[in-house]
Amino acid sequence: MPPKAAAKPKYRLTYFNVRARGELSRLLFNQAGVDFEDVRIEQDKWPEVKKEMPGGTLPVLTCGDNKFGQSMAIARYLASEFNLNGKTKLDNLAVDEILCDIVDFMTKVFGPVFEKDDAKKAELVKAFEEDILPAFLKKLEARIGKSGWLVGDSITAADIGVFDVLDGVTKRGSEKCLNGSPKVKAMIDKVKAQPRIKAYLAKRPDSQM
Ligand SMILES: N[C@@H](CCC(=O)N[C@@H](CS)C(=O)NCC(=O)O)C(=O)O
Repeated sequence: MPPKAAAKPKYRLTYFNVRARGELSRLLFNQAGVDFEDVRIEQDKWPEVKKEMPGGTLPVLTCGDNKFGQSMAIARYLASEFNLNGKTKLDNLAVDEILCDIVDFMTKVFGPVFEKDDAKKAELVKAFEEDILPAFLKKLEARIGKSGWLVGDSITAADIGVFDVLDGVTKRGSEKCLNGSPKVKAMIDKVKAQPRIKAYLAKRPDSQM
C-alpha cells in the first residue's frame, strides 16, 4: 500500500517574511505543537495576494473557507484554542490586557523605525528609550508573580507576546534595557527555553523586523 499523504494542516497563516505582526501567532502555533502552513509573502508577490485578503492587509489566518485578518484577533483566538490564555475568565482578561498593551507598545516601537526625518527620529528614539520602554517594563515587572509568569501559574500568550515584542527591541540594540527588570528577563528566558519554541527559534528565518 502506498504511504498515506500527510493530512493538510487545518490552519494557514499568511504574512510577510518578517516577524512584526505575524510572529506572535507563529510562536503560539509552535508552543502548542499545532501544525500550520506558514506562508511568507515576498514584496513582489504582494499586489496579487492583497486582492485575495479580506482587509487588504496581513496577517491573515485561513481556516477552511474562512479568512480572518487583524493580528491580535488571530493571536487571541489561537491562545484560546490552545489554552494559552489563562485558566479563568479574569486570567483571560489579564492576558488580553497585556496583549493590548503590546499593540500600543509596538506602534511606538515602529514609530522611530519608519520616521524619515532625522531630527524627528532622534526625538522619537529619545522618548522611546527614556519614557515608553521603561514604563512598559515597569508595568510588566510589577505583574510577574511567584510563578515567574505574567498571568497565573503557567505560560500564556502574554508571556510569549512580551518575549516577541522585546526580542525585536533588543535585536535593534537595546539589549541592556532589561538589566533593570530581572523578573521580565527571567520570564523571557523561560519562554525561550520552552522546547518547541527553542526548536522554532533555532530554525526561523532571520529578518530585520
Ligand atoms: N491592525 C492590523 C494592521 C495590519 C497591517 O497594517 N499590516 C501590514 C503589515 S504589518 C500590511 O499588510 N501592509 C501592507 C499593505 O497595507 O498593503 C493588524 O494588526 O493586523
